[in-house]
Amino acid sequence: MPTGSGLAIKVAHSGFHIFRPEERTASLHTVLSLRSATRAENLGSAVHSSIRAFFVGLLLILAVSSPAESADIPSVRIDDASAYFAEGVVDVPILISGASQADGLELSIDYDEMFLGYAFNAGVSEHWSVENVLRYANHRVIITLENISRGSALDEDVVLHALFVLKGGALDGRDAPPFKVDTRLSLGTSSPVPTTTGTHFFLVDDEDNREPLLTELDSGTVSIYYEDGIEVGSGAVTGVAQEITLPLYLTYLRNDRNVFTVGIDYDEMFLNVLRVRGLQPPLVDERVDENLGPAGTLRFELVLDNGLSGPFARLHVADIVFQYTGQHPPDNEIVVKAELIEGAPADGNAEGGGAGYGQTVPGLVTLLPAHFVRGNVDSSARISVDGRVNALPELADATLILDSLFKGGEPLPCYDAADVNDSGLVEIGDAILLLNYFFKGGDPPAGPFPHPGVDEGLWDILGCDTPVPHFEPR
Ligand SMILES: [Ca+2]
Ligand SMILES: [Ca+2]
Ligand SMILES: [Ca+2]
Repeated sequence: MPTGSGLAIKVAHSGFHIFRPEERTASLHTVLSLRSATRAENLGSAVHSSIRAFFVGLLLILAVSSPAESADIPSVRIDDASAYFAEGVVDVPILISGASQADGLELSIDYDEMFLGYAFNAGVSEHWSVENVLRYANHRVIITLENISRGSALDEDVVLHALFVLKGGALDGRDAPPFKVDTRLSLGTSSPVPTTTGTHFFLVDDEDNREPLLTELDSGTVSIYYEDGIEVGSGAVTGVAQEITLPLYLTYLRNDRNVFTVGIDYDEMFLNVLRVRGLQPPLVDERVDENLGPAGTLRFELVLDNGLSGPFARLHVADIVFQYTGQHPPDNEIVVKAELIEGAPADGNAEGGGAGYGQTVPGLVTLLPAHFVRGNVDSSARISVDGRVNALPELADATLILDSLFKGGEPLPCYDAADVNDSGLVEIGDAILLLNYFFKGGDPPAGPFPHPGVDEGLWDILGCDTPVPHFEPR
């Protein structure tokens, strides 16, 4: 595979220097190459090598500088929360980011009065204080906060805990309770109340007028549980082999158990279990012993920490790490089922043993269209220590574009990624853009960049045979 140093070495073995002969830095390589090049190879190779020599010169001349940082739009997010029906109050954290310059925040939260009633708030931030709370018609609360330490830059800060009373009797009269009810908490609805325009950060001028700031909103959900059960998290994955992790959530509404046996069922054509990683706490140990059953099944025991025996709702107890084979499933969907089983995993084989109990919500892994990072021509990816996938382009990607243009090399793994300027064609300008970005602080590649995404905008014929490994939990 070509690398940055490979690029320089190849140039040293090149033939003529017919491109930009006045270019001084490249001429050093030309001298070297004239010494070593005892036979003139075909002209195409010479042109290719010379153009490479030009780019090596470019690399050496260009000063390294970092691209400018983009300004973020301040945002408000309601965290999802879970509760079981008998619990009195559910705590809903509200988070903000990128808002250090705002004078205040007006939060307008709409809720379903059949399931929830607004109780009170608990401020936790040392940077923001609650100025005013207005309840509106039992389904909306409007909370105004003041920024008391402007300029403090925080990535994401819990600014407030909103506490809602659960109306447990809401399901009275139904034949059988559902496993759970998801009830929405909505931010930013335009409001008929004259004093408010919804959820937004604002600046205050000399005459005490509020000037709203553009604010990104991310509403949340309260899930209320009415039965025991186990849920597997879902996600979406690009169609190449990679590790994916699905969370496991446990709900138990009695208080007489702290050991749970879990059975997992998956399709071994698409997934292999690598390990089950316990979360500690709430488990006593991160280590989970897996008992493999017939192909595509396994069982394990989860032991909760002392004192934790229920009731609890949607407790994140473990993560199941799978190796996805990269095979494309029919209907673009892989199902992972979990089940709660009476007794220990060793009591029987994975088919028999104890009876199942509680509800199950399977995890669904859907297949994403080809995601790529513009400029990362071979869709290479490295896993960093914190487990994140880094799929940014590297110098080797510029080399791949040049090789493909001037050397007629192998077909490129992802042509959309090689079309760095998204012109619909792979041309020399794409390599130039990438090199300028690396070494001169030039414009970054067109989107999707730096995060993986799909080719948007005008249709082109390029396509991407090898997407980047990418998994989105959902
Ligand atoms: Ca790459
Ligand atoms: Ca292009
Ligand atoms: Ca395109």
